Amino acid sequence: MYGRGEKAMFSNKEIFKETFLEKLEMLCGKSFKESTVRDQYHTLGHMVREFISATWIATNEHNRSTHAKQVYYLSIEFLLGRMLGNNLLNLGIREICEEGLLDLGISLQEVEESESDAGLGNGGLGRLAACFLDSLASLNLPGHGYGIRYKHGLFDQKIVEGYQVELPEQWLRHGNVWELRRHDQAIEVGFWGEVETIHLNGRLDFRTVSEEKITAVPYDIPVVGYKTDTINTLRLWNAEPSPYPTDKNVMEYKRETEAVSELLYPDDTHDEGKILRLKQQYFLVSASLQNIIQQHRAHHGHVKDLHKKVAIHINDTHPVLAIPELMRILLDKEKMSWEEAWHITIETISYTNHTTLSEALEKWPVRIFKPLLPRIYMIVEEINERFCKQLWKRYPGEWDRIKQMAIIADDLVKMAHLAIVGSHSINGVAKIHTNILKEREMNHFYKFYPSKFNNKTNGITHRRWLLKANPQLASLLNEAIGDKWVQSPAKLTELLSYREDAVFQHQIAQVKKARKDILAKHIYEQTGINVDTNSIFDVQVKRLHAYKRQLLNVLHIMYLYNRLKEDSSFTIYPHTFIFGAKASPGYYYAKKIIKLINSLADKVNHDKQTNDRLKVIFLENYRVSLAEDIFPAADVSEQISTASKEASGTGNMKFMMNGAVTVGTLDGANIEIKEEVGNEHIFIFGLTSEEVLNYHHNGGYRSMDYYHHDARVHRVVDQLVNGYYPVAQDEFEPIYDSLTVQNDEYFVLKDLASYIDVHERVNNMYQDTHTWLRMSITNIAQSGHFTSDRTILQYAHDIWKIKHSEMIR
Ligand code: 26V
Repeated sequence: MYGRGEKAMFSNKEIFKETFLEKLEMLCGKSFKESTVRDQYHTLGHMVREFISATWIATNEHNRSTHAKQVYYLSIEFLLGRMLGNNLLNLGIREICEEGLLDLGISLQEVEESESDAGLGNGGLGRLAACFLDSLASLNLPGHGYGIRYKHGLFDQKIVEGYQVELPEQWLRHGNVWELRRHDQAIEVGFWGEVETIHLNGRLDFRTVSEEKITAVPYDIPVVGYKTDTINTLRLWNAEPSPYPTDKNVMEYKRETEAVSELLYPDDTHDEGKILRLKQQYFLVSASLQNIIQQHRAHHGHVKDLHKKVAIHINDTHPVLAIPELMRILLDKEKMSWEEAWHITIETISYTNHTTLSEALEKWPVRIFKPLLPRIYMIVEEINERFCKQLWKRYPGEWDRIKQMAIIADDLVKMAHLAIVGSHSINGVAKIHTNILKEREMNHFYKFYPSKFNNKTNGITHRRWLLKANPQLASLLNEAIGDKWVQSPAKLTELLSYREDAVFQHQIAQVKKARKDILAKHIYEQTGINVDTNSIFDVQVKRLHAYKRQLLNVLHIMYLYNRLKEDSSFTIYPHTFIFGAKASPGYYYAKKIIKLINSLADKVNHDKQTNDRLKVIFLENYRVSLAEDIFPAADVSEQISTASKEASGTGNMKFMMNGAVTVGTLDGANIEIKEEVGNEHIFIFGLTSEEVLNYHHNGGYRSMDYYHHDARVHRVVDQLVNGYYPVAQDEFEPIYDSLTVQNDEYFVLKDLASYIDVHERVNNMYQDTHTWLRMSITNIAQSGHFTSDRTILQYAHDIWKIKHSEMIR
């Protein structure tokens, strides 16, 4: 595969070492003796880049010469994590590196750990985009990412006296070996200005004058497929000043321009910086679309068949301006008619919805949108008018319905409506989520465009989340069923025949123990707390949000602790409850929950009376690289969102693939996990989504009933405010109020009793080692369905209509 001269460096250990030493001196300007781990990382990274460069070029040339249809995945977030280890694994050169470095007295693991996470995302949505890139390349599919090269990724989290403190993240501080700046392909993006109308040859043309231009400079990152010859590209745009005169003071212009790719938005909750966020969105979209069309034109000479050669996918509504931007280019630059441009646009664009929470649906005030993007606004208005006319024809006189469906209403531009009207495919990310979109949230649209709606249940790359994160488990699987599962994860089901095998069960238990030991070491280094690796590791890691109900988990632990303290006949198997979560900086309530978890941890971990049975750990700065140490060590996976609220979840899949058993509500992809493993291999509790949605629509829930009628509930709720915790009197009042006077929007008190019950079952079942290991093995065996390869093949086949490339090298 990699046979050429410069490829020789990873062909054997001796050549590897020689090249490594030579390059290190050249790149770092010091001798090997003086080099730091970071120098060594830098050197190895460079070698890998050199190693793949010819293949990268070949992939691009192949794509050009075959005219194969390409897909472009537009996303405001890509949560990549570390890249070295993954690239070594996918290229099949990890062992050579490990052995060669060991000879030189270097630990490859340490070298890998010196890499900063590329944390250009908030959570599930951004990590999904990263898994998709890995699957596209690994399946030899011509698919590329477009995003923003944020100077600062998601903030670093410190816990100080139990409170979250945010620090600016600095992933580029030591440079980035994986990126290639391509100034020759820079593109201008315009903001503000005025639209002029010109009558030319009987055609009404538009031109924007007095725009403020900024330059989008691409930085390309190679996306290496697993044991394939495909290296796709993730192109991240950097915002830089353009060399044109501007009315503004130069410094001010420079500052404002650079601000566009300065920061990943850590949340969408507060209003400040709204203009900047809209600028980021248009910046991403305009640079990417201009780039795609330029390339297409260069290869085909025209753009009238764009939709046959290009699919553009928008990851949530953040890049939805791709729709009017494509219209703008086709109308104003390519001089097409509206009808032709609209046909091409719809056929090119597809859209994924990732949440039904109304707070998270993007709506832009016209007063912000219109002046910033005047021509784009005109086009959106035209799209809206034409759409409303269609609605009027179909639903004459139904003003209410038309207003509800309009793209612009009440001086707001509704981005999800624009996405639905301007694309040919709208998908949800798990069956239940898609059904809720179709039957409830987007029901009017579903009735109008039934064939546009479809489901694509999320997935995760088993290469990073099993093969790389859990090599101990991967080799055990190889011993048992061979390694075919790596290429075809569905083959993991072959493990089912080992479920009752005592030897295999024992080996699975040993792997889990080894991984718990590794995590325990990390916990000790971070917190100084020794956890019992024979205890049940019960883990909830995800963004902190009220609907994800970390509070339910906390109240249950408080209940257990109360029982242990007061009832000497009450026993439990030792438990270690582990949390990891970042709260949006402006999300006051979520930050209170973090403080509560840490207050509980403080109390419990220092109580000698219960210490041997109960520990609570909050792991700070939850991120991709930390996650790779957490999932393999978990016994129990907490997926306890209020039913109907979690669109899919993907952490649930990572736990399952690593043999953790799910405690979950019937929400998101938990439902499909249950379908895969069967009722007896998952712990389901709580309200169903129908029950939750009925309460929403008909009322009838009174949280105080549960407070008054269940002494366990009463007790723990009171403990939030009665001086039980050594904090200010009103510290947890907002939490108390949310559960009581605010009637517990997320049904925490309602579900607490069934959550306590289900945990009693977990506690008993874990002690029946045979049954537990059978459950664990079943989860691993059935996890193949949740590989993102399956998801991507469904997108490729049903939505994008792209094919595997047959690379010949
Ligand atoms: C954003 C916000 C911001 C405003 C406050 C409320 C709120 C709630 C949720 C969100 C999430 C926005 C989109 C998102 O990240 N969705 C996640 O996408 C994952 C990949 O499809 C999916 O697994 C998660 O269930 C879904 O929450």
